[in-house]
Amino acid sequence: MSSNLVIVYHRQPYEEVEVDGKIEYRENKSPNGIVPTLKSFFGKFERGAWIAWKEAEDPANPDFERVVEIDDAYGTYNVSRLPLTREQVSSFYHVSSKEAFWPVLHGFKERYNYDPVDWPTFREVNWAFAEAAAAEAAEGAVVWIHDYNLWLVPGYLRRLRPDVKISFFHHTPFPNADIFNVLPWRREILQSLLACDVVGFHIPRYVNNFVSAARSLLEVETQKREKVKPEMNAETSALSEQSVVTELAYEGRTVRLQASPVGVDVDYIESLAGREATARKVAEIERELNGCKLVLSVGRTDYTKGGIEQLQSFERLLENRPDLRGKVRLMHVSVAANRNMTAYEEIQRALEHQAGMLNGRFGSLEWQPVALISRPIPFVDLVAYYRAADVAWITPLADGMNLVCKEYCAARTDGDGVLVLSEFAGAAVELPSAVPTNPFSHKSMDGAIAFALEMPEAERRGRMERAREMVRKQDVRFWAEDQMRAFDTSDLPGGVDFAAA
Ligand code: GDG
Repeated sequence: MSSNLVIVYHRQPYEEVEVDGKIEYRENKSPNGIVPTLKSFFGKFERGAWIAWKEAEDPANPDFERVVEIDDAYGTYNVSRLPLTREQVSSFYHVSSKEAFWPVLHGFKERYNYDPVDWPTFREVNWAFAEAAAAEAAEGAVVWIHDYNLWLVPGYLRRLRPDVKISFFHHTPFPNADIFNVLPWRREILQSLLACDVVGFHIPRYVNNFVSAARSLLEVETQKREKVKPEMNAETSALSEQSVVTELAYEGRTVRLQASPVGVDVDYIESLAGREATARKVAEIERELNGCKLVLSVGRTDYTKGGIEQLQSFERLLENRPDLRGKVRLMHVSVAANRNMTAYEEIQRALEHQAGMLNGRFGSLEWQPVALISRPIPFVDLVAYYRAADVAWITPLADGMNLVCKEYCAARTDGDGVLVLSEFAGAAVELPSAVPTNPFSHKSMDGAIAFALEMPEAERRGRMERAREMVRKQDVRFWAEDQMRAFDTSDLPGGVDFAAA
């Protein structure tokens, strides 16, 4: 019970490497910088702890230390690893979270798969996370919980430790009551979230949707509503809102609702973009392109990411514009994060089928219109592709935020490049200078990519400059500090101050 800040995030905050039979904990440099930014807060709060899970054959007797003390550039902090069996991980994470909750959160009600959900295991694992957080938290500590696979942790933790301040952040969209209420456990989930002091979402739309779900089932009262800030309200976006609820009252408690878009580590990405090795890689890519324009699409293999719709649009482009054949290539990077899950295997096969058909129809020995890449590319190389791409084509059907579009802008220190962005990515409300596209409309998809490929240089540069300003301003640090600003400074242990932006 000694940490003033406890982060509860299912991923471990480092890589575990075995060197000469000894375990070493190394910095896991994620490109979006979420993990390092969270760890950097440990310094502000004096002492921190991180709660994650690790697979164990026998959880009662794990073959690893449950709690390790890490001493690195971020200070000294405990990492508490919950030993979970393979079955528990599969049940709580792959099945309940990914197969049942993920589609509902993204508005795909028809993909909701009720039968395999093992709710008792979901509860049991969430309870274990709550107990581990309660064991680490000092009196009055802030406990910051991440994402929907830990939905029940706030409610359990409030029971175990009424003294702590609880904040919860959703990395996905949050749907309105018509969709959310498909989940049979909707009341229990909402009651748990309402046990928080702060509930965070990327954008105002998700906040208002959460309020709609809460009002449909529980006696909540709106205490405060504010006008949405202009930097979160691009007029072109299908996800924009005019006002947002910022405070709810429930069972005598106040719950703050905070919309803060997750950003990227701009300095880090710019430093990679500026390396000589990156310039060499860009030159190599350009040689391979042999005068063709490059359209780049990057994302996890997931039906929410709109990969099929994009490949179909590219096929129509080549069909309707014979002049573009042999002049443009699409590099479609789609990497499976969750192997052995039927829904993802299906989408992978569908992508391969679509790309194969397209190449068969239009390709030749010298020119393949689509390069479908299914293996992960090292991030330094990805930055080189961002630099070489004339267009980044990001077309999710639904996406909480989408960091790829921000990474693309961050990498374009040369000020060139066009971003085509789905109106249904949370990032669209922040990036009005991107070319908007509606992935549900053929006309919009086909028009946007053709427009982007022909955009004159002055317009490209003007739009990119505005996008880069926003990506820099609302970076990953801004996100994390903004979530903390939802607390009154006097509520934070030791009066930690996150000055207004
Ligand atoms: C969730 C929400 C929200 C992709 N391919 C490669 C690669 N990536 C990296 C990208 C980027 C990350 O994966 C994908 O980030 P997204 O934000 O697009 O998507 P999710 O994973 O779905 O994340 C999302 C996010 O949480 C944060 O709150 O934005 O809406 O769904 O960083 O660079 N990285 C490397 N090689 C690849 O081939 N190295």
